[in-house]
Amino acid sequence: VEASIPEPLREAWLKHSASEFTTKEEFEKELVRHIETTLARSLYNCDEHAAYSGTALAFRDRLIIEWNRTQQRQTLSDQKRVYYLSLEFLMGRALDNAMLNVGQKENASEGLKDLGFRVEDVISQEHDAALGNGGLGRLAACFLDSMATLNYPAWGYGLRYRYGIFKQEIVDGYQVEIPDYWLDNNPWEFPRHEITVDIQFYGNVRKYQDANGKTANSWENGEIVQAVAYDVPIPGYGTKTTNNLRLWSSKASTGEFDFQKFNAGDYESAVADQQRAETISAVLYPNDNLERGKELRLKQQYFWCAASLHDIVRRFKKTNRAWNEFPDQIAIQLNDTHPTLAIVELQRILIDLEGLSWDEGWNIVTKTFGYTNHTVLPEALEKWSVPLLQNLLPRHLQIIYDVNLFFLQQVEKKFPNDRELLSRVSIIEESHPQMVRMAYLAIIGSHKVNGVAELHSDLLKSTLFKDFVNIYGPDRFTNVTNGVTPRRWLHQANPALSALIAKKLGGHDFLTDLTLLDKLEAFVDDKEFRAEWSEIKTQNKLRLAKFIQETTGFKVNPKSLFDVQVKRIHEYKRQQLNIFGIIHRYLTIKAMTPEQKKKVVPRVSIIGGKAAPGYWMAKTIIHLVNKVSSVVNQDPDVGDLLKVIFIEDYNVSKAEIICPASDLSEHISTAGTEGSGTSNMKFVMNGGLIIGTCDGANIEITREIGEQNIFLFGNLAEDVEELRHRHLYGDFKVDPQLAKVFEAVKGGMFGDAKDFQALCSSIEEHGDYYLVSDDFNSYITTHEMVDEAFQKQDEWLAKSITSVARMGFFSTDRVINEYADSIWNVEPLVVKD
Ligand code: 73E
Repeated sequence: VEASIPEPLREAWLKHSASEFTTKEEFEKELVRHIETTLARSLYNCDEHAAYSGTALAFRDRLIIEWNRTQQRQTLSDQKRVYYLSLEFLMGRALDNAMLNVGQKENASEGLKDLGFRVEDVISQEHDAALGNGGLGRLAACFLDSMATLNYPAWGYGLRYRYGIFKQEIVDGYQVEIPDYWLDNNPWEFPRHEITVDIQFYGNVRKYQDANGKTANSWENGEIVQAVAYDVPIPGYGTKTTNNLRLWSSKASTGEFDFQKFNAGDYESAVADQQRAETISAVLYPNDNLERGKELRLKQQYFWCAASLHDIVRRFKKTNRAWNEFPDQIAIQLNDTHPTLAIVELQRILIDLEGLSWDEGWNIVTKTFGYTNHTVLPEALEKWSVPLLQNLLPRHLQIIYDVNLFFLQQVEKKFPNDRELLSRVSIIEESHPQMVRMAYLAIIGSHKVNGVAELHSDLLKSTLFKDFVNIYGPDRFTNVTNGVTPRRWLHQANPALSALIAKKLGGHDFLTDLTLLDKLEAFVDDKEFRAEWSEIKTQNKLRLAKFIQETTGFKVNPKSLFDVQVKRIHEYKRQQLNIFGIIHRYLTIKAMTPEQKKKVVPRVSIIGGKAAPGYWMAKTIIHLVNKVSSVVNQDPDVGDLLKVIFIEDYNVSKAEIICPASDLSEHISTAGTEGSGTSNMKFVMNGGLIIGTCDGANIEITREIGEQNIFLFGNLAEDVEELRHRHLYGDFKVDPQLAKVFEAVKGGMFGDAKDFQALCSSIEEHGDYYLVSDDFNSYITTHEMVDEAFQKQDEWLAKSITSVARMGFFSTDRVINEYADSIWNVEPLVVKD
């Protein structure tokens, strides 16, 4: 790296190049300097927020030094790089993560203490970076952490939303959405005003003869919006690698056109253009597992894909390599179909702008891209209407038609005279209007397609993508089961547990090789160890109890069983099953004699999550949970035996408090509907047991930790179709215990019965699509088994320890290595000191 500085200048540059603090004193010096000069604050009125900003700036300096070196190293080494394209990066807070990853949290805590601050209070000043909805966005964030930790040359590309996922408030039991403006004083991003890309929309395609007399296409006219890069450093844990997350922000392109308008006195319309351009990156669409086909969303997708692709191509062209080496240098992973236009854009760049032939271009494209599918839910599968594309991206639509034509010719050759097949696999759905099926385009434009858990990948191959398996053969389809980063979800969220494990295993090596956790099994019967393990859970429950009291006013007994379901609210995730189960428990307790009550295991049921603003049924579920909460928590018949808590505005930083505090968590989606689920992994890693269906990664968690350590219930995926059919066409009676729950709800026990009419009738009358009734009995009897098991605390602890010991498989480090080997073909860039 040094050799890139010319000899005569080298000494001066190196002498003054920034250095990193490594002691408490050096940290304090940096902190005070930033508070005084960068923030221009007098030290006499430095509050917690200023202390946060100063600390963040001190750590940012450190990150940026390593970031610069990493980028230089990666450029010089000239290895293959990975680009991870995701519309969502649910990062949460950065400071604690930065402290731990660079290994300076101790020094920072001590330094802050000298200056009169508690590190936890300083850390909690930070606003979450919430550029995502749920699991898909959080997975992308965990991937960034693992890619940096494993020293892969890897960049993330996303959108710099001005507003992340909305803040949720509960008013009179209803969800209210508040805009999440998070960008003021964000120390973690670096604007790169010099790195811009002009992005075109609308306009028309003109055919012309090129220099060789061949017909070529030119996309002309329309409007231009400018993409500006903002870079966020991503530090690896215990490594010098600091990778880059590049987020694009939209602004009006400052061409002459605007000036003319301005000079002509058309000030208002010049400003309106400006605002229209900025609207593109203004807000994250708040839908999880749902696609609504809005034009602005399509604009976001193209804006971000085009900016990223031009950036990648620009970097490649600096190496002066031949185009056919592109896939040897670059792997691009598509996080769901949201970035599928990147496929079309690369083909357009290659054939229209760089003059390659169709086949040369397409060969490069398919070798470059990989596509990850995250869901089989039909309402989440992206389709864009042909007229919309025709208007917004006329040249891209032509290319899509050509891709489809060549693909269908290939299919026709392999399976002659199968018209049905052709219409089934066509990228264009022959509906009114015609629709472009993005998943099919993504499959055809990639060399590998993967699902996110074994069951999910099997379902993809046997249902949604079955025809494509026949056409391409099984090798194009694979599985990479999800994981989570143990740095954030064990070490950062649960420092006490991480320290106890380190004490037993002789160090923190397990954080970068999670399979080392298996050494913990040797201590399962160690009494002292069990006691320490149990004490940590208790402390974490106390912390959550305190948080609950501060935020809801409800007092909960930390000796109770903490039963948690926190995730986006969705009918397929079945929070309605949970709340109906809670009502059943409430009714049961109310019917008990005082003697019977003595035997009840006290519970705190904790539910949290956001509903998409337009998802009425999900909002109804939130409303019911809140109503049940206010009735149950004030009922003297029940007291501590049952408390129901709704956690407002569930997000990453709250998850860091909640996960370590759960005894039991719920992952109870209708079998076959959850792609993977990742919070199941976080909870088990923190010593919580889980109740769940045979769905998503629950199945592999069971395989790893053993059936005796998990509470499985409910129908299997293979039976779902027939059950649904029976609801619609057979004789169906609601489960009798569930019927009693409905009676209570309809009798007005939880407020106006009308409010919950639709929720009940979706099950009783409208086919019970998510099989709540079919699984109800199994669900409540399994909860009874949970109660029994919880009373045998020793056995419970053994289950908890054994499960953690067997969770090594679920680190995103394993996940990233699998992608690197089987999809990307990239190697780490090992850093020598
Ligand atoms: O099962 C989860 C999975 O763990 C799945 O529902 C989620 O992705 C997680 C990570 O693999 C997911 N989110 C979306 N699709 N699958 C999605 C779809 C459209 C918009 C936003 C998110």
